[in-house]
Amino acid sequence: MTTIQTVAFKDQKPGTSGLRKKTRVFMQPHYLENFVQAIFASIGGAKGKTFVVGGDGRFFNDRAVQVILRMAAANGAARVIVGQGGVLSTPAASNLIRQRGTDGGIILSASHNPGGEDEDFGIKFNMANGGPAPESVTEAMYEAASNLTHYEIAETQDIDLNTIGQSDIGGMAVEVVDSVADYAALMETLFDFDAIRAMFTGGFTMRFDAMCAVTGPYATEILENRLGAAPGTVTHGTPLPDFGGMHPDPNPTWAHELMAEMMGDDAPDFGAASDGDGDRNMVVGRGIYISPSDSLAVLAANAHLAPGYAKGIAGVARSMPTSAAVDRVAAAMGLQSYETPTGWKFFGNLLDAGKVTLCGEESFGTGSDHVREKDGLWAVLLWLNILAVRRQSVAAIMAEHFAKYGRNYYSRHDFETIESDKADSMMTALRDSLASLPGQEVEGMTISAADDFAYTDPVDASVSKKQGVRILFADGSRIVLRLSGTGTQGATLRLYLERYAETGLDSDPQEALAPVIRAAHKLARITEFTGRTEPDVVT
Ligand code: G16
Repeated sequence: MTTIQTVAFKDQKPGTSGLRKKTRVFMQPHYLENFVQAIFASIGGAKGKTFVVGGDGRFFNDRAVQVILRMAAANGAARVIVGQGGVLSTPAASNLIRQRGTDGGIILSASHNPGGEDEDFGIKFNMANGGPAPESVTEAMYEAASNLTHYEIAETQDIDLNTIGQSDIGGMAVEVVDSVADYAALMETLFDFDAIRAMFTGGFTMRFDAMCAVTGPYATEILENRLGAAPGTVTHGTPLPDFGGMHPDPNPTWAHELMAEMMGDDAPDFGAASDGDGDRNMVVGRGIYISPSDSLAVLAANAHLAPGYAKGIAGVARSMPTSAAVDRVAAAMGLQSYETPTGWKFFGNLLDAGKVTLCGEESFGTGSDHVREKDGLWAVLLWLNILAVRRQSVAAIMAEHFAKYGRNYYSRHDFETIESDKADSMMTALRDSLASLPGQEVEGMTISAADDFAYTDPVDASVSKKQGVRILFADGSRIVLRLSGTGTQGATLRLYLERYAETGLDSDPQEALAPVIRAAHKLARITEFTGRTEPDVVT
């Protein structure tokens, strides 16, 4: 056991979901070690504690896990449970933290960001409830990292993480577990596997694009081995350190192979994709793309069709930029709907308090109280369970849903790698203009309110400010702007656009939203500040 003197890095500030940087930043001497020591400091030390450790298998995952194990041992941890090969999907890690009653877990992932030596890496801590550390803890991490002078590490050979079983570093137990088994068992408790299996036997076809990321083995085991989907249903199913060069972000832009197949002549009945660490999902029907906000609404309206939710749901929550489609379902069902800032960590208290059962975000995240992370495969299985019970096509389900609740046309436009000072200037100018906006007319729509979203947690009363600018119109349309907290280069401007319609339910979202898009560009002066006229990614 050694104490290493170090110099603090001043940039170790966790963002929306942990610390994300270029892989080479993490690979420089002491960088990872400093942050791991800061994690232990922020939770009152590691002595006597049990943790789960695993990551999405991207480049540097294997090295980082060995470092974390040696540091956990030197900091006095009692036990670390590791996924085989150092790999765990984020929802599987959340499940293990909860099932094994541990003190938390360290998850290595930069989620949907590309992987590789020249791409991105990330690390985050999840609490004993299985959910991402709240802001109070991530602020303590930043504080500790900013003032760090030394860290503790054991000098050992690498631990064999490929063999399931138990070993030891200086008195700390290292338990290597099957990465898939416990998660798959949990899914069997929530969904009617017999009904889904019968649907596949009856000729139902599906494509699941794992995008060479962590979900491949989970999806193959559950969809093909346990549910009887045809071999080959899962594509890009072997996880690779660089995700095979794919950008594992399940949206129409990056999951374009899946989109092309689903919009083609021989499309399967159902399609889905997942991201780097398995917490995101995109679902697609034959010839029809389902926006994440609409998917959340459909899942809320139909969750009772799956055994795990047959007793009904307690309430729903969505991040503020997510469309209000799920609010309409909640209102019709007499349920409370909560609006939180962006970041799954904000759902934790609501889930722990039993106030909500389902949560979702426009950023392709959907989940429930079965874990404390969003869960890509879970969402796919809930869709499959609903399809197996309703015996309708995805398109028919969506048409019925819109006819009943109306349609919240929705889109997100991303402007990536803008110079940070330009993006900041734009947001500052927009914030400064908010007070003068109500009453103004833009593109034939009257602004009814404009603010910078602030959230008071209904459970612990903690307050989070400056969570995104909202401009609301009298006709129910809405513009939201915020800067992403997950990027590693420059700034990414996210522009969220929404317009509610009770008729004309079949339009192209970009056409339905055209006046809202024009209004957003005028009000925020996007081109003037950033030089950008067109978004890089549209979802
Ligand atoms: C993370 C968070 C999500 C958030 C998303 C996008 O997801 O867990 O709650 O919606 O980032 O955040 P931003 O708009 O700040 O980039 P993931 O899948 O990247 O861990």
